[in-house]
Amino acid sequence: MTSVTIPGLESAPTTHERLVSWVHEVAELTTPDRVVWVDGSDAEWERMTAQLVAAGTFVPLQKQPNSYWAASDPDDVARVEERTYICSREQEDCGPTNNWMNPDEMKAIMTELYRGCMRGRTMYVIPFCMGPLSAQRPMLGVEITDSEYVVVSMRVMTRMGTKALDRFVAEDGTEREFVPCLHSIGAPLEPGQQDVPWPCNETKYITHFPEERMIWSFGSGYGGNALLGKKCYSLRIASSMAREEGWLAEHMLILKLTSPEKQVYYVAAAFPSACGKTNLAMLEPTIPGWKVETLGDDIAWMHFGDDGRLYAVNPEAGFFGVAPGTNWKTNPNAMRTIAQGNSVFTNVALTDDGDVWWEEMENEPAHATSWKKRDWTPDSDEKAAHPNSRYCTPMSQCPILAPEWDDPKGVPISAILFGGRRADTIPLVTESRDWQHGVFMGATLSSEKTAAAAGKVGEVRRDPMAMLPFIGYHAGDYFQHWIDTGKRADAGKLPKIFYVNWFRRDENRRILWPGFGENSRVLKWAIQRIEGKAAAVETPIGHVPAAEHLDLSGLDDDPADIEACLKVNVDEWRAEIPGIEAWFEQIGDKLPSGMRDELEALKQRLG
Ligand code: GTP
Ligand code: SPV
Ligand code: MN
Repeated sequence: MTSVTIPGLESAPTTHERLVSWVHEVAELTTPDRVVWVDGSDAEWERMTAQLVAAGTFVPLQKQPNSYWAASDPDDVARVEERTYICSREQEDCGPTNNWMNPDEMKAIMTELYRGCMRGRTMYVIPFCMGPLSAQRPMLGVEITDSEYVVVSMRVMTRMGTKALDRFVAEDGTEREFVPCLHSIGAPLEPGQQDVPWPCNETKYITHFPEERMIWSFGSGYGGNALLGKKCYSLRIASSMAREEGWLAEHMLILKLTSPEKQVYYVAAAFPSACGKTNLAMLEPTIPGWKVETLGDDIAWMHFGDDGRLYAVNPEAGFFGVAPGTNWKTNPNAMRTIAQGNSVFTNVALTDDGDVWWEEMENEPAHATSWKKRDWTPDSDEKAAHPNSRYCTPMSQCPILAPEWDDPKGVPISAILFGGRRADTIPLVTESRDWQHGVFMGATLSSEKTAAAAGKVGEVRRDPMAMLPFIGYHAGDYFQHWIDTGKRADAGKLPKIFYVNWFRRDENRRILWPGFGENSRVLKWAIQRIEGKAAAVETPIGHVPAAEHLDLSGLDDDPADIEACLKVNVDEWRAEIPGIEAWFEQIGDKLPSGMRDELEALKQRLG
């Protein structure tokens, strides 16, 4: 099949012809020194982590079992949205919120970047499955990468290796579809050249070909740019599949809420990157008798079940969580999850006794090595951990993991929350009037930009359904797909949509709402609204609770703060309208008329 001989290339452990021929094609283009098919075994993990330690990429932690510290190149710390492309055949299928290039043009550019790019390195072939392996239609992918860091991280984040490859050929012998995901750090090694701990390339491309359901990534080793099962497959490619096939692929956590009466509800919530999904997913309720269990912290795939309800599945198998701010008070369940070991920490600080530390964690060390590998003390001007530093840890270790997390059927969603990080205007919680109004809330969601993406932090931008960087097609078509989804079910069976904001501030920029475990009070109110058991005030923006409608028992915060974070300020909302109009202007002709109707109705109600 091939003219070159590369060790390992001919030893494919599968009969899947399309896969084998694609692997050959990539090997011929990228010319690695050897090819390794990843099996996902413990022995392989040990081999690869030892190799990463020897290369200086990983430092083994003394204080946490089977866990490692890594520091990236200082220029490779976050997703690069301006280098992320949707290469649909027609530009109008991509839309104003994405970067677009003609797929042939992009392939020509990237093929030249890929040519010989794995020289001196190993090419790994990682078969993986997003969502349960036992699904009737397993959602398969194969990532080819030249990064050991990616292999190890993919083992935490996905169901991968032999157990995934076993699903590639169906019982009747047919070859299943899979999403080919090509990744290279873009750092070939010449003979004798010394490697660096975090090889990457200044030139970066994160590219999606929706019609071919294919992903090409070059130049970065950072999470969302390099672990291609995550944002690239499970959101950008999957959202485009979902539109064609009538389901939803969303940037949402999934949690299970059990009331004191032992009633079970499942909630999905979309907040932009670094705006609280992981924390809400693992919340410890402060109100007695309520229990939260976790099913997912970042992505939800939702399909209609036979009963007409929306069922959610988390495609991932690990948490790739924001480290700073995580501590035993804010998120004890994340702390317990990582304390079990088997984790990779990237761009946090390394303490002198071989543990990890980051801003706002307990036990601040007197001295540590910062993520920039510099001496750090509490007096340092620089942060010890990068604001977008991450822990990568297996979901199975989460002490409050819901047992049904791996059920291919998914869980029926009762409520959808949209939320952002807004210092003003947006109250703590607002219930939508109906599905279309809820879609409008999602479509006009706004949030301050965080460190999860390269660029200026703090700027308010529209982030529809928290999917701005992840919609794999035209945002106007995406809103239409959400509206259509609501028409496919009985209104009574659809989840109720709420808009939340944990981040409203006073004039001194102090956050008004205590957040974290106290957010259980908002979850309780939302569920009781669904049950018809809680009151609310009808306002121009939707149904908002007054303080007395929330369970605030045991909360010793200043009642004035609670009032302030619940306030619907009509002047602030009037000032919000031009921003929404400009946003809709940007969406252009494909903006569904239903969204324009909602805007007009809102303006009317605001007077
Ligand atoms: P991605 O993994 O980037 O998608 O982020 P995420 O949405 O999962 O956000 P995460 O839960 O990791 O929270 C991001 C930051 O917000 C952390 O520093 C948290 O400590 C902080 N945070 C989360 N929830 C709350 C809250 O309820 N109130 C406040 N004040 N901060 C919060
Ligand atoms: C996010 O930025 O939304 C994340 C981290 O969850 S990443 O995988 O890098 O996209
Ligand atoms: Mn995320």
